[in-house]
Amino acid sequence: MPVYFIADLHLSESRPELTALFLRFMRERALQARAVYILGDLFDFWVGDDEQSELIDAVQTAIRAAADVGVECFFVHGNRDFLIGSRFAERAGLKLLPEYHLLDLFGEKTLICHGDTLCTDDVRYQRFRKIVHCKWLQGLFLRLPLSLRLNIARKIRRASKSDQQYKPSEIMDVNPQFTAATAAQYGVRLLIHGHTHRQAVHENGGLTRIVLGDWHADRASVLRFDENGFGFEE
Ligand code: LP5
Ligand code: MN
Repeated sequence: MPVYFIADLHLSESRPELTALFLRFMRERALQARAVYILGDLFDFWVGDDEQSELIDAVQTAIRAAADVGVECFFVHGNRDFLIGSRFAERAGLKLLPEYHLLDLFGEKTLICHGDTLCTDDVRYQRFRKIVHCKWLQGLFLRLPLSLRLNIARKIRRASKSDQQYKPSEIMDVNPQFTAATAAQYGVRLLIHGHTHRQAVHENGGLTRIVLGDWHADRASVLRFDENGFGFEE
């Protein structure tokens, strides 16, 4: 039975075709899988588990349906949905994983993460990340009215988009030395992450680094592993 990895779907009401693609993936391929790992940025942004919508309901139900028939469904937080909490996870039957997680993938010790923490050259982002990951600030934010939280999130998205215009594309990729050191620290020769949207398989100094792609209206980016190896599917 295969194991699937996906990331960076950025589901939102404004892109119903992406939601349709994800629901189809969950109903078809995921149901045949041993496990599905969602490596962050499932949603365009997440401001708290108290938000409810048809989209959230549909996503939750689809994951739950797979979990209920024994497909293990895991979630690593992304930089947009780091506020997904245990309430949503329980409703969806998702198991929340830490920032870095080790797993045994058909006999290969493998490290998975969203990927944003590897982009250490993006100093402005790392500074921003440190602030929004403060537990006390998150606690305060989550106590604000939902409409205000949504407004703040939209403002941050706008600021992030405009800031990125001035960032050279290299600094928005992983830092090779930091990434190699992280893989060495965890003792792995296989690393899987998303975030940069640069789908690829990199082989370097004994490390295989598989980068998941983001999802488009007509094209998913699904990494499939089974006993015969791995490959990307749309
Ligand atoms: O997401 P992506 O790939 O487009 O860009 C990321 C980095 N940007 C982000 C921000 C997210 O897109 C939006 C997050 C919404 C979270 C909602 C909840 C908020 C909770 C707060 C809890 C306390 O992650 C981008 C990287 C890029 O990846 C590539 O790695 O470059 O980083 C930035 O653009 C950060 C900017 O450089 C600096 C921060 C600008 C934010 C300014 C805040 C203004 C606040 C206004 C509030 C009233
Ligand atoms: Mn991301």
